Amino acid sequence: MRTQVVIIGSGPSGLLLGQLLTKAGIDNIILDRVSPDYILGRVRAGVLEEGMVSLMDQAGASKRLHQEGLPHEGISLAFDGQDHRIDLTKLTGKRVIVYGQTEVTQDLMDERTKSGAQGFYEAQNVTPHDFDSDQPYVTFEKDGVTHRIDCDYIAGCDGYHGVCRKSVPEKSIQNFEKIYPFGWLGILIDQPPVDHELIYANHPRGFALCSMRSETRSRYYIQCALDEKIEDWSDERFFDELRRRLPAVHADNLTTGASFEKSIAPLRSFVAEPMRFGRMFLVGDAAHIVPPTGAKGLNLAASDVHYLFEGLREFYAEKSKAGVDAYSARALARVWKAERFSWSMTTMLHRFPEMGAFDQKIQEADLEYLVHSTAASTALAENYVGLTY
Ligand code: FAS
Ligand code: PHB
Repeated sequence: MRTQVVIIGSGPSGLLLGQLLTKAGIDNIILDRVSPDYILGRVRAGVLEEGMVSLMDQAGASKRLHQEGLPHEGISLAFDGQDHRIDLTKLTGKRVIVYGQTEVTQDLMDERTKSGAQGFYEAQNVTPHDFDSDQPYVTFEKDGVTHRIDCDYIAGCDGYHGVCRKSVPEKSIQNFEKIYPFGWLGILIDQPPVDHELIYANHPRGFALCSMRSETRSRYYIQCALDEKIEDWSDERFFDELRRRLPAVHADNLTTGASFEKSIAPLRSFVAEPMRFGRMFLVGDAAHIVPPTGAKGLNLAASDVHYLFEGLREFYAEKSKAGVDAYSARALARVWKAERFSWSMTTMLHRFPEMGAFDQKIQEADLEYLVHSTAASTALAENYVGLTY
């Protein structure tokens, strides 16, 4: 087989890139090692920046997003028994859209199916080859048959645990990583959310987040120790702990229900540099991970896709390599700003093991200053709604 771009990974990065390339007439094949249902079963992000929404428009995959997505013009920061609204739209003129990553992925999969573009799911031993030459290719096994796809470029959209970053010689890549000493225990219930906007809560017992997927489906998280086991957390225990971490006005209004998804996610900050190796690019979680506190993971994947797509479009339309040559530096400039923001939100809102009473008071003073300072609130707001591409 031969194509122009092989995309390894059929998550949001791979599907969005594939759809943009297909609409631009650039031939591409997507490979994933699991099934579409497995990908759709992973509950992840919930907040989209306007840049991501625009890319979904450009990809022709935003009809349901505009119908069902919830525009949000503010978030609340809760601490010391009170919550304080940050008016994102008043401070930045922008807003975010609450729409689950599962729905984004489904919409992109539907459009790819309609386009007839080629892809292989449950492809085993996907391996990028000769990406440091002008004749890269990818091999994989499917139903016991080994296939080879010759291509011009390889897009490594295969997430943190993927094969592409690991295929780069150690001497050619530099990894930056910070592991946080806690995780997030998340739950999904089909009950109305406790408030119409997201609530990020700092509490001496630990961080909590009240989010949603729709007006009838709530997503809640509480900070937990890394050695916690899901089986030790009944729904009742989860909601009791969540109530303890919220201001009374919300704890008293919480509508609980039976969970249909419950999971623990570890938190890390990670960046691999550079994001380009000859004819192979790293995109999205394959290149970087942020703690979800700033709602940046999925949105960073989107800006990577934007930079890479523009570079590939320029290469095929104008035979110029300027865009692909600039990809890594352009993407990393935005990645590191989002890494900083996600780290700062995580540091400001979570309970760290070494913290004492003084440290808790400093966090609360930090938050008290932020919510009463237009300058500080604007800085948070412009990072939360998303910095320009
Ligand atoms: P993905 O990991 O989504 O997709 C990679 C794809 O590559 C997968 O389908 C995988 O099967 C495939 N793949 C991997 N190795 C392969 C191989 N060897 N061969 C073939 N295919 C291979 N972000 C937020 O903004 N907000 C959140 O609240 C949030 N919560 C998260 C919770 C969890 C538990 C996790 C893990 C992430 C969370 N994220 C969140 C970040 C997440 O949404 C990512 O940013 C997003 O999935 C990035 O998309 P991709 O880069 O496509 O990577
Ligand atoms: C979510 O709804 O899953 C979500 C929202 C905002 C975050 C993290 C997760 O910062």
